[in-house]
Amino acid sequence: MPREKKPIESRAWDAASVELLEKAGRDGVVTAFDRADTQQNHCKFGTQGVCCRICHMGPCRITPKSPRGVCGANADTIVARNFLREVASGVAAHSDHARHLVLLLKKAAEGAAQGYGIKDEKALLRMAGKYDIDPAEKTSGEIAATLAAKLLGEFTSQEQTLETLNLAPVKQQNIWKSMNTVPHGIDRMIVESMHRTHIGVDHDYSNILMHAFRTSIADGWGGSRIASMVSDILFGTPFPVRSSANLGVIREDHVNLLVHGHEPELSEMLTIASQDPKIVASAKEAGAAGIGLAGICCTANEILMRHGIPVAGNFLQQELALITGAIEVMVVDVQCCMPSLPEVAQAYHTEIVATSDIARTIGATPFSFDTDKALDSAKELIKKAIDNFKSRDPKKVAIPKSHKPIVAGFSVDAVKYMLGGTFRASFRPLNDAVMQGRIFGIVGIVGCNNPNSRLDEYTNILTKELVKNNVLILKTGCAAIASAKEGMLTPESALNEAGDGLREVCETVGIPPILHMGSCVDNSRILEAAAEVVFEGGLGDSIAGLPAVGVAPEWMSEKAVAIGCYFVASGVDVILGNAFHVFGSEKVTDFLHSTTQDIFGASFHHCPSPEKAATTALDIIAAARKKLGIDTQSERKLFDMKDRREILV
Ligand code: BF8
Repeated sequence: MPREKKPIESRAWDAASVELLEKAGRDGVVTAFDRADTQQNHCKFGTQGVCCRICHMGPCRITPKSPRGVCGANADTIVARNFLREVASGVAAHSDHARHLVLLLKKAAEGAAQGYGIKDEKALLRMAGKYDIDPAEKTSGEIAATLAAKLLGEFTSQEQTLETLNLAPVKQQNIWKSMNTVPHGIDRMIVESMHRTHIGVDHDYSNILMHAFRTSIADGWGGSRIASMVSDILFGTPFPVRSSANLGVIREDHVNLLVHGHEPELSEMLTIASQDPKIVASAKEAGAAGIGLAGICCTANEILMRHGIPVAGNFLQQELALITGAIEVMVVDVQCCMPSLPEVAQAYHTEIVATSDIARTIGATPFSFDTDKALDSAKELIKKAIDNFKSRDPKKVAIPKSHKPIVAGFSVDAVKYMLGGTFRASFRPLNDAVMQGRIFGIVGIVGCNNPNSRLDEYTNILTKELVKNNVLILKTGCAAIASAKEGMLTPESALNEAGDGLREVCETVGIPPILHMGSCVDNSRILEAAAEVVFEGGLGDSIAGLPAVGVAPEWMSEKAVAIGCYFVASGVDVILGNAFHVFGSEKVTDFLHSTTQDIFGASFHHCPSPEKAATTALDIIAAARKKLGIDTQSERKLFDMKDRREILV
């Protein structure tokens, strides 16, 4: 029987996506939304996590009639092993990204990377300080070289534990020590995950899961943190910047080049190259008004945060962007780039260029990106796009109008600066606003899109509900792009959307009620912010216990599993819109959704609807406020001179 097609409006929240899905139908192009239909009735063994493909005596599938695999592994072992492998893969993705950046820092320090250098000396010194590198009488190249060597040690160390863990509050560090979850080198943690899950090794589900948390800590406080910090050194620490988001940023009269993926090395160079007067002139010679550079997914977030380059869309819009018929070249690197892209591109004139040697796709043009001559490579790619402009078929072009203005670029440094200025940059006003109840709590909303639910719907409903309830929102990844498309990333949106208390704070400081903190590796910035809140004082001595929650509404990737785990291991409760594939084991389910409260002071919560997620988050925050003794809103008082003299500064 033919499957019933869902109405197009039920697939995506934003009008631009709906418009292009309709065009996809007219153009005969198949997208992830269609493929999701053909993949419905997901395998129950897979969704329950009880399918074991680890050895070749199987695959084994656990049922009440066959409760053990051939080797004797039961559902608890199998589910836990599958879970750990997901975490290890997510950690590997973030951390390999970080490794590439550290290797680039090393090259830049040696002066061997064309076009790269130390863009943010302050960020370099900040990080050097954390690694006890004495900057006296050293050039910035020498400092960077020493730092790069130390950072490479974070990946390879066999016996030393990660030095970046010192960036966490002492209470978290002590919990990790007492629970034996302090990670050694990042690579070692990932290798050990694969070893433990090999047939016949670790069979105790709780031991396996504890290693999942340990490995995830090596991501949040290790790999991802290193990626964000090194990006800041090489490309600059983000500060608020205006831009716009959604497919309407694609300009019909421009040569259009989209960057998609995660690693910022090439997209930084493309940003520079796209402004080269000679290149702009050759685009004009080809009949275009200029070069239109925009991004998809987290590469988009990287160049948005630092340069204000517009965002064309999030994960499920990557194919839709091509369906505009107006993209000359899409440059892809690693992670979240669909293998279907060349097939979609075939319906138009778009060339998909795969620039990473570890990520090739059939039908894409391979292009080895070499950091030794990065600027030349970037120019070559833009030239490709200019050359391809003449092949565009105007009859196939239809670009939705819709795009919204945004303000992004909220690194922790930027937030501190906005709260206190250059001389008194601090989280004090934020902590005070939380203690007074003007800000009820802080929620990090992160993660992906998933065609199993309507694109952006959960994220947008939840975000609006929380903002209305005076919750300050920190965002990254595709969830941030969802709010961007909804027009909620401007300070002005506080006027329309935020509760009175939050609105007052946003208006005073000049920030939006939703702070875009960057790409997925920048979830480490949310941890950094949580640590800063603790260090500032007044809200307890631990991240666990802060009136703060994490939510991954529409997550789908293994990276999201790793992120969820490091949030929980750091003491932040995490609400999931989609459930983990663990319900085939009651013990594993309980461990993740309850037992970790006793270990880390936080756990996972599965909330299938945004309404349920909002009430759960507000309840968790209310309970934390009560425990901290800040559940009754303190009276606002006008200070007289005597009061002012008593304030200690
Ligand atoms: O790393 S949020 S869909 S793009 S995995 Fe991928 Fe998910 Fe988007 Fe960025 Ni993160």
